[in-house]
Amino acid sequence: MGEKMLSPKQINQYSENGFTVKRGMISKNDISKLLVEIDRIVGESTASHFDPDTLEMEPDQDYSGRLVRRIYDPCTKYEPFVNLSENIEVLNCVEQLIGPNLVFNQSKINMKLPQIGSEVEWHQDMAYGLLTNKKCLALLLYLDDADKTNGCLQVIPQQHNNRLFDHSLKGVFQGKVTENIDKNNAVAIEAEAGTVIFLHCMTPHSSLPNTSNKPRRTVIWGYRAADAYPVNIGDEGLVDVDRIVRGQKSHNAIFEEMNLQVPMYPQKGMSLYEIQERSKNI
Ligand SMILES: O=C(O)CCC(=O)C(=O)O
Repeated sequence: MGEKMLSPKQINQYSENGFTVKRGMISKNDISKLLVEIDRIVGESTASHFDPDTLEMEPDQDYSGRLVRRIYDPCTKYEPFVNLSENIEVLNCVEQLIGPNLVFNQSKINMKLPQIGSEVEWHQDMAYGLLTNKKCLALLLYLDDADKTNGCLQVIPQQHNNRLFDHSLKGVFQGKVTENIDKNNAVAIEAEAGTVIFLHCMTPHSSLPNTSNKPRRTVIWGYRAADAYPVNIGDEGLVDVDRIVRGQKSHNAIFEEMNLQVPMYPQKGMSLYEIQERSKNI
């Protein structure tokens, strides 16, 4: 690891622009170990023979193709990546941005292999999982040097205090911003392997396909503040399943500024009767 904490300038940049960049945060030696682990996870996978719980293959390749698009949940499943997500210096930096109580959120590795690596269209992470507040961020670690030719991350600064943009068409989630947004100020974050980008959950971001001969592998993992609770939409988020008994489905969740006690259940699946009965003995 290089400098241990974020500088005041980096903290300021995050709060003003919705992202900040820490170059040289992860050493070349540590990056090599992560790459070895990726090779081990990918193993002998081919388009016709791979574990869909572990990874996703690039489309449009023949059955013997070995092009992997994404590895799922590395920071939960594989020790070197778990260690990265619990690294004390990483957590110290995240604490500087969203406070001291941190919940690990999710992770993935996007492989973006030479000449083919899939495009990621403009989106805000909050669109994929609503939270009760915006203290949530993703960290994006470049495992290879990244520039425009191999599809480095692009962000639109100063949008994190704006609203969540429309990510739907005719009421159906499209996984990308579907309204016209101003991309004139978009910034391409070109940087060396070992750079970590700290990305606010409301910052629109994207990346182009890889048109070069170099890979652009990236680990992405996230944290939320412990008081940023996920909003459980459950089946309501499926287009056709809810039982509207009058009027129309709402495609917007209205949030009010409230500070609510979260019910911490003693055990999973207890009924009201059981909880109240238990309470008599306390
Ligand atoms: O890999 C990238 O360039 C960005 C990835 C991203 O935003 C995502 O997978 O949600």
